[in-house]
Amino acid sequence: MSLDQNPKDLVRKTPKRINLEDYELTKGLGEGAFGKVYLTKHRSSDALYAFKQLKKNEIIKSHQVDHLMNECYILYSLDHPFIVKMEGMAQDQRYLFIIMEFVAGGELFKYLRRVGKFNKFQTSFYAGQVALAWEYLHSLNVIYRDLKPENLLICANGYIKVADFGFAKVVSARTYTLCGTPEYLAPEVILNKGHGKAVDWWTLGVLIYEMLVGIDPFNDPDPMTMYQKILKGALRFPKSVDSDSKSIIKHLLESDLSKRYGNLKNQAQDVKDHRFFDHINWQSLEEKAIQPPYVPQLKSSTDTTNFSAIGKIDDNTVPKIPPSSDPFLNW
Ligand code: ISQ
Repeated sequence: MSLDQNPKDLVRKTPKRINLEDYELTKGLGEGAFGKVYLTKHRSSDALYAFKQLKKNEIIKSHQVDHLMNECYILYSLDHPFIVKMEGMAQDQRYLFIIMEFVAGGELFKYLRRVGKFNKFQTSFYAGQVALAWEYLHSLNVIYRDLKPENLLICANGYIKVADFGFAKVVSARTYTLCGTPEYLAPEVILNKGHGKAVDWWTLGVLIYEMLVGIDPFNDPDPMTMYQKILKGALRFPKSVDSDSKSIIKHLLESDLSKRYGNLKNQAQDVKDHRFFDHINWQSLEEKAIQPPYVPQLKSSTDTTNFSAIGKIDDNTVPKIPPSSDPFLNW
């Protein structure tokens, strides 16, 4: 370890190189900014994985090579029950593949929209898992920066996993890039004041509100009005939200960083000790020993009906990159 490295900092591991021929891409699971996610079968063991397929030339054109490799190195180095596991990477001439465990129950977001809102226990069950994931990430000086219900996947056992580490960053002090989802942006991010781990606690406040109410707290069709609402901290609660829930949301959606829960001396402990989580036994939650409020119905291990199906396996329309200019060949 070099002298200037904090002993708790994330130890970055180089992602394992995986042989594409050992896998068979089967069904499409969804589509993101740079590519698609496929359900994939390991040919000899029949084990299932999610393959995120990214177009190399698009990543290069948009100057995201370092950003993407950062995401991969961070994700591969993490090991937590509520964070999606990355198995490795693969590539061919056109694509880069990130190989992850398959999480069969689909996006928490889709389920939330289907049922409208969650009760307090269900909300604390999911929010508690995110709080434990934040506690783990922050202990390694990693911030996630892009919490939204779409990035939380429901496992076959009803527990959730944080996926998509596209915006994650290892921080030493404060970091200044504008990123994240507008509805979930913290005031310090909008004001470009520099932001650190406190951002993740803000986004947890937005998530708790959205799970209990069914809509995000600063919702507005006009982004400028939404930003103003975030900056003013204009929080309004429907009558259905009880006082413990209001209290934790207000402590997380606190513009003053010196008062925001999660960002104080006791860090995650203040959040975990709040009355809102009275019914959560943290050790049982981490050990997945609590009966989940909802278990997705799956017809088989390859049931992908919880994901929006996408078309067939990608064709040859993406031009090849001449090997001399392929930045991924060194990896
Ligand atoms: C794991 N399982 C299903 C879908 C996924 C999408 C993105 C990242 C990981 C995933």
